[in-house]
Amino acid sequence: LRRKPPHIALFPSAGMGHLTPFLRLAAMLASRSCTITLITANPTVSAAESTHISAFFSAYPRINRLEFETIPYSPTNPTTDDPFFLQFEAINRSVHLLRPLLSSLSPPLSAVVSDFAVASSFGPIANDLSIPTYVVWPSSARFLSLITYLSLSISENSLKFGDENVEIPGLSPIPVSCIPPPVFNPNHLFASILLSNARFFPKAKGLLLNTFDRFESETIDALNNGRVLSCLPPVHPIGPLEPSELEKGHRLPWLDDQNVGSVVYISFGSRTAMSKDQIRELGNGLEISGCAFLWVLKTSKVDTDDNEELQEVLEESFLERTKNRGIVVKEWVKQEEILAHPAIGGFVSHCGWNSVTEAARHGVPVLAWPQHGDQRVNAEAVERAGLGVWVREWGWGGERLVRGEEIGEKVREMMSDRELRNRAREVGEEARKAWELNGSSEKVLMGVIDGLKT
Ligand code: BUP
Repeated sequence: LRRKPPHIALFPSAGMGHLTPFLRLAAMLASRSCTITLITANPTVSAAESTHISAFFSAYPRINRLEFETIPYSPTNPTTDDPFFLQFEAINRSVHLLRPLLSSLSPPLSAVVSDFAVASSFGPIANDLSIPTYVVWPSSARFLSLITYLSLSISENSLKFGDENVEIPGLSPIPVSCIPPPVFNPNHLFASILLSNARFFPKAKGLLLNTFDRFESETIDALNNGRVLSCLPPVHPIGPLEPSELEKGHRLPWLDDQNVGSVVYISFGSRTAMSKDQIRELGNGLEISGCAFLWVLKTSKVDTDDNEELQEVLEESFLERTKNRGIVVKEWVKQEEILAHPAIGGFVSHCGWNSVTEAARHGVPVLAWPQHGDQRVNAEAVERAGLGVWVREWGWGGERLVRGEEIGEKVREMMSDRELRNRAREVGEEARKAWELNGSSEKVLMGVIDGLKT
């Protein structure tokens, strides 16, 4: 007897770092015969989100769209001015509007997949309607362990923040200095988003992670055998998620003219803007490194505020001196395609988790420079997997001005480290195997889909 493929509604929250894994997962599930509804909240914070959403529905006409308007949220005494965090909260305060829409979808939903940042508001609505909820955790398994442990177990274990390490059963110790500083302030919106959403996890049917067995095996095992916390649902490693059609077909002819493995790629993700001074030091560093470079430069957190010309940020003389050796772009690039290019030999990255998994997929060595949030814990995961190195002395983004000489030296070291390059290549090989027939991630994803067939 053939069972019917499931109908799954996916609900991303705000920011490209959250939207990207959802678009990929939606495309991957649709190509495995699932009926997919993608829920999109209006308005979006960044222009990148709205253009990607529109392009996605044009590229995948069989994926249904369920759009809803969020109720504007502007607190009188905000603990953060980060528009992405405020948007998480706006969505959280608006999701009740989705209840009637969810129950009227046809065919009836087999499951919903919620972004973690809205899990504690959206998950209970789906569960009330007897629809199982999966949660996408858009970060490392290691950061998941840390946050669930802090959120669900801290009072029992009474961790003191003066301690040097967080000791989580089954995991190597996590230095307290890796915890994002806002987490220490219980009133901070970031802390409450992280910790309160994690409290929903025990009621989820499963957690979907953009990681793979061989990349974070120790942590995934500790999570799945109940050592981290016995109340967590199964953790499903289904990464590295494959790029959707939107991410393909971009060419930078300049890259084609460069030698194999000779170019360092620099990007700090979609929502990190360094100070002007740090940007100039980074430019000096790239020049000092002597390496060819492709640098995606952002000067504001939200792309619509980014209206400075390159010449206003970097000196004309820098651009002139490096014009034959490097490219600086301010536009959105197709990062997956760049990392896949044979000319790329290293990646200076903030260690946003999507970027990490993309580097892993293509076996590109990483020089980690975590800026905020989950990125230090992710940088640890990168090092532990053998994909890269992290210069701890550089601190959180903005903590100190890192001089060009230091940057240049570390970039040169990474680009000439053959051992690192070989280890990173092996990680890429493991990532490829995860998606072969019977590969670890393919099996896990098919298991989730099979479990939802009726
Ligand atoms: Br910028 C930029 N092109 O020009 P992360 C980013 N990306 O494809 P973040 C591009 O956006 P969070 C660009 O490949 C990755 O998939 C990149 O996500 C893509 O970092 C995504 O790496 C960025 O997780 O998000 O943006 O800081 O804070 O949520 O980790």
